[in-house]
Amino acid sequence: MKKNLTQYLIEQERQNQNVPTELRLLIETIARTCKAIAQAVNKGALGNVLGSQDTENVQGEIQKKLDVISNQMLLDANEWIGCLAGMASEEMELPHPIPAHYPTGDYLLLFDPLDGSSNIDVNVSIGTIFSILRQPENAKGRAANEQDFLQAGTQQVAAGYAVYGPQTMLILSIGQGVVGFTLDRETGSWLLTQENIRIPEETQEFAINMSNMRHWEAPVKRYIDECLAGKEGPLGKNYNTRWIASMVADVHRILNRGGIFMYPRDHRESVRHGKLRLMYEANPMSFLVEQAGGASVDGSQRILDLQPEHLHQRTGVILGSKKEVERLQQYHQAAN
Ligand code: AHM
Ligand code: MG
Repeated sequence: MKKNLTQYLIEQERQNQNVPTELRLLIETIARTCKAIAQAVNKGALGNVLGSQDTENVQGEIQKKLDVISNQMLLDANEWIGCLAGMASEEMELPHPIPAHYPTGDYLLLFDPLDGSSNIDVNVSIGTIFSILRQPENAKGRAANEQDFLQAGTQQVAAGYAVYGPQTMLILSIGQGVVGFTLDRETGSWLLTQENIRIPEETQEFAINMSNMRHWEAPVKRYIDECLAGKEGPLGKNYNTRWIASMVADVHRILNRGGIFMYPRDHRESVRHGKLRLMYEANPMSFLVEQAGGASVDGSQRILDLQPEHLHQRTGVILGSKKEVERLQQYHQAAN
């Protein structure tokens, strides 16, 4: 019989003492909320959840109805459980304090409640990304402020995502490799279906939004030119390309069959520091990718080592199969 999420977490605590009860409750609550988000996503037009709101988020992006609904679901489900000192999200300018009438705990939760928003209305895979940190020692016992969240990705105690695709899956790392659970809709359980996800070191598949080519920096242009040159070029193999425009779905493919995903910073003013957000997109995904044997850099530097300066900071992202990422990292270092 397949293990469910709770069994997996309890066994991890028994073996490695790395999932104290508070952390287990937090992960279970996130997973339960992802189930509810999956329900809302599935209903689509029948649940009146498609389309946009009339509101913008802090990044100046028009919010989709499902962005707002899933953000609220995660806040409501997690604020009362007593495990958190605060939460932060792509959809909120400032951290969400735990209401005074609820107990608090030692963890910080960050999330992108619904990643891949441009795909919601066209029925393409989307997901929820989350990152869990500890409240810094010197801040314990008080409500978390923005500064408390600004920890390097190496400090994450757990990270993961749910992907709402043909199957609804939860991919999780608590720092002991990466595991995958599939939602059994008949029993409502997350069942362990992938025990030790590993990314192949080499690949012949790349993911990048090619329409931005004219804006790229030289190292990215060089690498993609080499990929496109195929077997006759310097890389000596033919490459295939995929771009879903949902980071969750692109990373999910890479975790399963390898590849390199790039959303590099480029020459456009709005993408000068990258498009994706460090704290709740790049960091959790980099944690998963490294835990699966891959690599993740912003160009020349390891993403998990970056010291965040703002909650909504952006970064270039190049992640996936180790040898390919390292090659592109070297091109960046050589250009510096
Ligand atoms: P979102 O968090 O507003 O959905 O934006 C992030 C998404 C990523 O999932 C995806 O990789 C990227 O934006 C796609 O961007 P583009 O439409 O420029 O290709
Ligand atoms: Mg996103």
